[in-house]
Amino acid sequence: GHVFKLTDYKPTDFVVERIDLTFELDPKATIVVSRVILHRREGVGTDVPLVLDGDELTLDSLLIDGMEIDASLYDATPDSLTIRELPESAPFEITVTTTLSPETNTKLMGLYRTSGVYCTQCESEGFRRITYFYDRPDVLTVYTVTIIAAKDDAKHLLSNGNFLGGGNYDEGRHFAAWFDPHPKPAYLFALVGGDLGLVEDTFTTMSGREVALKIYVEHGKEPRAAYAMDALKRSMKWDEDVYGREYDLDIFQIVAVSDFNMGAMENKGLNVFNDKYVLADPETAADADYANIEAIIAHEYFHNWTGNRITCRDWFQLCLKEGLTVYRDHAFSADQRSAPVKRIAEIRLLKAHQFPEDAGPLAHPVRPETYREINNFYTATVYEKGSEVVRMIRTILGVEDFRKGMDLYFERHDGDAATIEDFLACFAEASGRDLKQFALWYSQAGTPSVSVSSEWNETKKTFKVTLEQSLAPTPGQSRKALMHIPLAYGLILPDGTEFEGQPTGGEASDGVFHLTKRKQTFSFSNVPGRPVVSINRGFSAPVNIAMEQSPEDLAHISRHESDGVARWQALNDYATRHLVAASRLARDGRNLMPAGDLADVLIATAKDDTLEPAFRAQALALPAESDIAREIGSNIDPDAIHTAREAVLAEVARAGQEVFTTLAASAPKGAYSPDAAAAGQRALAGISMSYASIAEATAERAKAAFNAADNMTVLAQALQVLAHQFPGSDETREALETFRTRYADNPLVLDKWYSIQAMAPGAETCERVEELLASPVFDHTNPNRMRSLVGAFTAGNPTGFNRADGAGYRLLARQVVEIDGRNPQLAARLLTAMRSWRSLEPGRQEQARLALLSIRDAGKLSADVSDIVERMLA
Ligand code: DPP
Ligand code: ZN
Repeated sequence: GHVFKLTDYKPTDFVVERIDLTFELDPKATIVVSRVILHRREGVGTDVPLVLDGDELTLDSLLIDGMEIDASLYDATPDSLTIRELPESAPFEITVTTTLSPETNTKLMGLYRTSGVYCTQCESEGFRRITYFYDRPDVLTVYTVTIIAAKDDAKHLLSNGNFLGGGNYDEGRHFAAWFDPHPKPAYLFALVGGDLGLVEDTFTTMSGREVALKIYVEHGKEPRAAYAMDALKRSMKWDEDVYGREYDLDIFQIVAVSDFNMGAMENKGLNVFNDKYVLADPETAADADYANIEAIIAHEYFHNWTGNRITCRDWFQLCLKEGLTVYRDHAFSADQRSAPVKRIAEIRLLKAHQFPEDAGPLAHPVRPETYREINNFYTATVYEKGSEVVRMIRTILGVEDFRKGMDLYFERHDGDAATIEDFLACFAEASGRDLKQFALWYSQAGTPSVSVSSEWNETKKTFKVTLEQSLAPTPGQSRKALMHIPLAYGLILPDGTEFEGQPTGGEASDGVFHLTKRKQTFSFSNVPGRPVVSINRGFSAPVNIAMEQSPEDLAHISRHESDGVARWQALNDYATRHLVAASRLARDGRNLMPAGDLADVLIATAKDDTLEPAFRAQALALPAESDIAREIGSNIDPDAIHTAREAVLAEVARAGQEVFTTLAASAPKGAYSPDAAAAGQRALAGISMSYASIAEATAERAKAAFNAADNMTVLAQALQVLAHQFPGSDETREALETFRTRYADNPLVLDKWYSIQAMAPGAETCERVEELLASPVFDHTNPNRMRSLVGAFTAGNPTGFNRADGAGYRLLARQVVEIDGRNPQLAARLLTAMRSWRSLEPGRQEQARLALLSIRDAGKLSADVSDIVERMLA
């Protein structure tokens, strides 16, 4: 396939002045008439034709200024429309008619049908599946949209912008017209048609304008949209309070649909959401679902300024909107909930998803420089690392200058299709700082490593911290330049207080070492006693730290750190180190060392009621098997890791049985509330229930919790303990059956049932997943279903998926090839679960390689899947 390069950027030959779209909706033959006014860009020769993008389109008719033109003057293929001999400078109008079949559009890109609803998804390149157009983000124009449909087929007819009017058309049909005054790129276009339930509210903006808020869901599900509406209003207020950004249309609409490739989409004024991220009530949604809904509603709303008002010049700049908007939604959630607990969850997620990506064959810079299929770059690197990079800018500049930089960005680039260079220039100017070296975070892939050593001189009372950075080669980047790494630190004295003195030897300010050279030593003098270094506090930089720290020092940090996140980091490092050592022993078939010290620290944390429950729950959640595997790095034996981790869990459980038994009963009583404090209490009670069950070695406690549960959080937690710790027990069989029958009519809830089973450790799960896939009630075409079963198994079950005989890999390979025929984006995304295959032990590596080859040789593959498979095998 074609390789797109950042350096090839060139503006279009023609400038679009406006577009008027008319849709006559029909499941099999929707007629789209697109009238576009354009003019030739100054300096572009008259011999240059107009070339518009298409994808699987057929042209019904083409008019220029209302007239048919000679067939020799244009070429229409499924992928493009080329028109020659257009006017030299005067504007002209083209009228393009295409016919689409939404019903058979299984790619879920462009215009498609989901549960009887017409809906669109245009990011990144879906608009070209609707009509021939300049489908690229730097072509911004105003849209007028008229939708015509049978009243009984589509009662609500929605598009971007403000409602112009509507009414009856002919023969039981009606129409609606919308005008969006804000010029936008095609990827932000949206249309929805269907008979939907509506939840309404209003928001009064900071300047006193009233905005109508509408959330459309399937009939009967209206009550489940209340939390999303509340989250939307809080998001709108937050963006005013924190960034001074006001909403800019009369109406803001959200539509929840059940078949959606992404989480949600920020179309101007008409967000389309995966219903998983809208619908919630205590009976069907767990605490984590509520938190996700809040975060994603905020994320899409925040895109209105960071993404829509200021968009990307080209898709290489995707992180310009995504990294920044993730950064903003993180800050929002931190403000709405517990900031340290939110940060801990972010660090966990980054390490679990982004670090492996950065360390494997799919590694790419936050701003990629080449791509073959842009759909494959909606990655943890672009989103999560992209957010971390913005966070580092704030760390380097400080809160005030960061805000000045953001204000300048909004002021200078409102209405633009901008670049990372534009963005960075605003911060450089606002702060007077040179960000040249820092900009490498956008262009160099891979996770930097920083090794840390320290030297204490008891007689001179000096303390030296030496930092040394390195960055391993990644695909296409064999040599790396030195980065600017901001490392927040604390020096914790023997009495638990913090040393405040400033070091010499390099830039250090506000408790941050600025590592800019390969190796730097920061020297402190007049230090009263040997301090312990707490480094990369709060994960100020997304790097791997290599430091020999004794368990005593880590325990000192976890006791005295004033920063809750850093306290968790020390605990987590301690646990990780222990689990890595235990896994190595297990691999060699040797006895494990006792986990007594680790157990003591964890139990002390569990009991410490000066700490918030959510924090204690995070501390008790041992690093996952995949975290341990990542730390080990190569020659991975997932079974040994599982054995070691289970043994440590059991030891901690037995040592703390009494504490866990007490805490297991500490969940809040009374009516369910999704607020963060109550959720934290449930998290602590839930994980304690799990430890207590492990200590008791019977399924009774979990089954009792399952039977007594009056909300989904507790119910799903109990089911997971049953299915993962007591597979095959009568209690587990019963609970699985109860759950299945109770929620047979609620696919989103049943997704939890699939995921829990798919993540049950052990080789036999592979057969169970095959069995569930073969069930006639399982819907293979719905992305949420496939992710909850195949995605959960491949990405969330290290022992089952990495079965030594390769059956897990073969299962994935078969599914990928099958799904690819319908929905390439989903297939490619599922396949990325194999991205760390080269770090496995040789036997599994060989099985994984064979499975990848079977995909590569399967015949006609989409660009999406072939891009991933080629990179993984390269
Ligand atoms: N809908 C996706 C997101 O908001 C892509 N823009 O991140
Ligand atoms: Zn986004």
